[in-house]
Amino acid sequence: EEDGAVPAAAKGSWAPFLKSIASFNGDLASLTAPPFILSSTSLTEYSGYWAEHPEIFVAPAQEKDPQKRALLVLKWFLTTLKQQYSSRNEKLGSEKKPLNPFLGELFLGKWKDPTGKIGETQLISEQVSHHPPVTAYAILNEKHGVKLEGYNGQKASFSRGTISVRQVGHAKYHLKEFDEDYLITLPSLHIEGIVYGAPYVELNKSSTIISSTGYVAQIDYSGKGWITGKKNTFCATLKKEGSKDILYTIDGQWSDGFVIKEGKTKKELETYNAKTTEITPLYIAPIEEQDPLESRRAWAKVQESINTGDLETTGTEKSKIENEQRELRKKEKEEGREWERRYFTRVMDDPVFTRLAESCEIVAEEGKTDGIWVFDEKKFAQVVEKARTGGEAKAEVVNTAA
Ligand code: CLR
Repeated sequence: EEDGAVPAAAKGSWAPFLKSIASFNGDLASLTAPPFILSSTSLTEYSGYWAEHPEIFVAPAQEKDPQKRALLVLKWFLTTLKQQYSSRNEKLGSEKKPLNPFLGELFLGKWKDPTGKIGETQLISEQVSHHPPVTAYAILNEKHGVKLEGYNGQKASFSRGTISVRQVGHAKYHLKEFDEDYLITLPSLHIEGIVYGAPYVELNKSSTIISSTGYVAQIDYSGKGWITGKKNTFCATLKKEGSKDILYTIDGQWSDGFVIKEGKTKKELETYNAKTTEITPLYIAPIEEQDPLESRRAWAKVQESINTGDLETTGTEKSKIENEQRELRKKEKEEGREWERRYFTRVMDDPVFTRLAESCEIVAEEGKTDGIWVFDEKKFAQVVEKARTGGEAKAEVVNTAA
């Protein structure tokens, strides 16, 4: 049955691909996958997976008890996993290779709220590095004072028949009213089903959420295994830092559902069904209103040709973008300046990150991609102001050589 996953027309291209990944050098962007495994979605769009349930995203802001708040943050994180790691399978039939974003690419949108209870949630995603690829994002809900910011890159390797991916980066969830921060580390993953031509993501090891109020959540991931176990399984615990007492446990499958229990009594508090909880679609401006750097505008021709299976146009349109980018980098180099990121700034030290990471013995280096990318409120305010006064918020290039 699984063998049928490779479309008949593509069978000829899969064997050479399998051979080529055996000598994979770790650079996912350079991996040439057969056309049927290419998706027309850019990696900058993946940042949106963090908030496709805006009501769950803002829920912690309405909770007065810090312990329950920490639980709600953990719950929200777990509800994002299905979108992050298995939504392509559901929509496209398997995991696919996304478009590799160009430096400065933007993906902007909002989750509207007709009820007025949640308020508007805004997504800003920007490709802050091309070599190696790094995407940074901020998700803001003003009404509830919730801000998520983070960035991530991938380090990949090929072994034992699968591609293993370590995520480099982290996310920070901030609650304005309580002046509270949560540091979220990102899980490692590997791709299963490659030999059958039906790749899908499985998470491994564990990830952590540490709060400035001293709560620590650990999530352990496991997959199907050979004989027993179900795919996409996890178990999570929430504890107070330095204490052995388990306050809550959450067990289940992130792509299916899970149960929240009280630690001591094991009393069931809540069940969550990932399959029936609907997502809120992201609103994206029509292409003609978008900035030229916005993903769907910049990639429009490539995306259209991928969707119609027109390989030749895909190739020429991709090359156009790549050549343009090469020219830009060359010019910048000659003029001794660097591409100015529109919303993010690279810092060498982020005090919130350092404090929380140290308290939980997270190796800071693992979270860094040659510095830390932070959401730059000043830059953001400038963009908002320019939009308000009708001025074009053009991506400027500043002289960093001076
Ligand atoms: C990007 C950041 C998101 C979570 C996420 C989910 C799936 C990951 C993706 C990240 C990075 C790119 C990725 C993808 C799964 C497959 C894909 C690793 C981490 C690679 C490039 C595709 C390889 C080709 C196979 C399909 C053969 O928050």
